[in-house]
Amino acid sequence: MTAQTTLAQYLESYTTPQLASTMTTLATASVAISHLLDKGALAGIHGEAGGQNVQGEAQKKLDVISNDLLLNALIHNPNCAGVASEELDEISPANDDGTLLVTFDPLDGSSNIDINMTVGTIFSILPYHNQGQRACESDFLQKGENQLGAGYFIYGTSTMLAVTFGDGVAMFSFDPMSQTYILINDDVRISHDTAEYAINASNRRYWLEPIATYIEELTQGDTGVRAKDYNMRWVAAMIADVHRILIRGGVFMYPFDTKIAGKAGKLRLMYEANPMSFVIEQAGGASTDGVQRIMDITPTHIHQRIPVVLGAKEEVEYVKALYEKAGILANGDKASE
Ligand code: AFP
Repeated sequence: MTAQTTLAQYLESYTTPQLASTMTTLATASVAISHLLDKGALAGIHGEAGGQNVQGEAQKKLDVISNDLLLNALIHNPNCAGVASEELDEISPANDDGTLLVTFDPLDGSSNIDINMTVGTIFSILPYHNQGQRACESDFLQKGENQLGAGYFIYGTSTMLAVTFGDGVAMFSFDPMSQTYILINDDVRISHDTAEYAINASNRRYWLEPIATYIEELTQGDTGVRAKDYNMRWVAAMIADVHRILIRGGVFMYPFDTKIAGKAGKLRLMYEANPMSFVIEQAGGASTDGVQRIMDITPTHIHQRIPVVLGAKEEVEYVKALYEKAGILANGDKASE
């Protein structure tokens, strides 16, 4: 592929017509979202929308608009049998003869909108096995391992797309002149040499021992067991932290913590953790809940939350070894012998 390969050309060469068509629908919606973000306050998209999403979080206006844009586009795509959005309680059945299911977080990091910081759209594409029948929630409850495609559109200083169809990760940059995504890297690889980590350190007192130990070791820098200085970065949008890891390495964590009793983690398995895990693994990294590979976990609910540790493989494995040493699972339960 040359530097001027468009997304359409890439999709034609590397995916099935069904996946290509679904990706094109997602990309078209992302361009509309990107244009709205460019207008910012002038488009009247700043401030609260008034409602709450199913997780009990305040919805921003653009969350609602982005959700509607993606949903309406996808349910009109004949390949799409059903759609699940982080913003909606229920799944939306689409075309009974479709072969694909799509899940998305329409605007990850939405609290960043009002401060003009990076946000993005995360998506995952799963197979649909019940053609001729109306899709229902149980059709979506598949392991991340089953994903046919996943990725994200990031709306930062420029708009970009990172996507995998299970054979490496390709990255595209949106060209405002031609209004198309242009391939900039067809084999994104995560650096093994990590000097950056991302975690919301204000949760420190709620962490389990393995994470507290790990972060303590990193902050000791060249005076501690890691014998090297580390930098900490936190954008408060997983999409931006994962994008940085793809570009220059590192590890991202939103581990289980004891802040809110009964909450299994902050991030959502089907809208954030699975698609990002697919991208990270396909770029040579690893992704776990601290102990278990995320893409091996069978979801019990479309809005299930999960702890996440992802990025450079060596670091993710190091964290896992700390849990094993402590004899606990990612949620603090005792590990069985
Ligand atoms: P929003 O989309 O509600 O802003 O949440 C973003 C997010 O789920 C994830 O993208 C971030 O990594 C994480 O929340 C940030 O969480 P903290 O606010 O606890 O730092």
